[in-house]
Amino acid sequence: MKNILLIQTGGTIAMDSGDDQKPTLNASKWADLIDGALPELAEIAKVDTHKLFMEDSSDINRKHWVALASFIHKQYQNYDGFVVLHGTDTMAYTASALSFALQNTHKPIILTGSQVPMSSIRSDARRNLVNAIEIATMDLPEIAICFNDHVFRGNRSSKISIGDFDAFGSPNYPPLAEIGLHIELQNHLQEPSGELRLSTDFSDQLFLLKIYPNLNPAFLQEIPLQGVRALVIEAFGSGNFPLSGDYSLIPFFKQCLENDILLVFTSQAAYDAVDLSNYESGRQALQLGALSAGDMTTEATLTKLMYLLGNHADNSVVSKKFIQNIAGELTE
Ligand code: ASN
Repeated sequence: MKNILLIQTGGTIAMDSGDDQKPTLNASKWADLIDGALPELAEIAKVDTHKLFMEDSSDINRKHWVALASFIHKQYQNYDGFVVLHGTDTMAYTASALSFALQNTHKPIILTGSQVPMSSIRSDARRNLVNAIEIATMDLPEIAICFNDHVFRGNRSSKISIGDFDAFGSPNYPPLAEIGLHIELQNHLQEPSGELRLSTDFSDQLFLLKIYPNLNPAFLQEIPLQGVRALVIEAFGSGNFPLSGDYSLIPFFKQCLENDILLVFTSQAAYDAVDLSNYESGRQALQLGALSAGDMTTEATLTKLMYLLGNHADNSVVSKKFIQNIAGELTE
């Protein structure tokens, strides 16, 4: 029987629904909830549990990513697979960050959570947990999100629904497995090349700008550019933004370049890839030296940049590495 380590980090799956049916974190109760709710886990694997921290996932930041990656790295030889219980709100960010912090995993590292607390009758927690444990016993060398009968590569995933049990999607990469009567792993899985590598430096010297009609460029003057090394622009469609008249963003982008800030374009559209050569605004961005995030999610784009900025003081190295696939996050 496989040995699985179940790591608690918080989220709704760790919460109690109080009298008002509003989920609240309850640090002391979670292990009892799991033991009581799921005796059948023992039929799937030998499961050890560990509470690493207890956060609503909105409070997760790079310190938590480092603690989680380091803990898995430390325990790596002791287990066949890992399941991380995590809030859904930022699960895709943590999964992406882990894919850069723990490269070349030969073992499954599976994140899951729930939309409804375990203690509620109609909770999805039980099913997600059982599925995740079973997936963690399989031959899946991936950092993945297992949710509502789908298994997605972590750094290709996004939270797509607030209320639906089907809370995650992976718009630009097919699921790694679908869970039905049987679980069938697909054959487009990562192939680790070498030993597991731990990397724990994530920078926060970047800024995300979402483009919208009537975005007032005067407001952008308030951003303190001195502390920023990369600006991610979540643009329209294939990488477009206002170009003409008072709303043109070109003067701001030029200002960024004068401050040695890397310009990276991602898209508000979830499917397909950014192509800056398509329209005039994108072409002008290209001429300024902007980079395209290709078909990466915004979560992968941000966490990849945090990882690269944290590991390289020179922005020209960051740009060179950013456009290469590192952990299955980008179709080259
Ligand atoms: N607010 C919760 C969290 O992300 C949402 C959830 O887990 N369903 O921690």
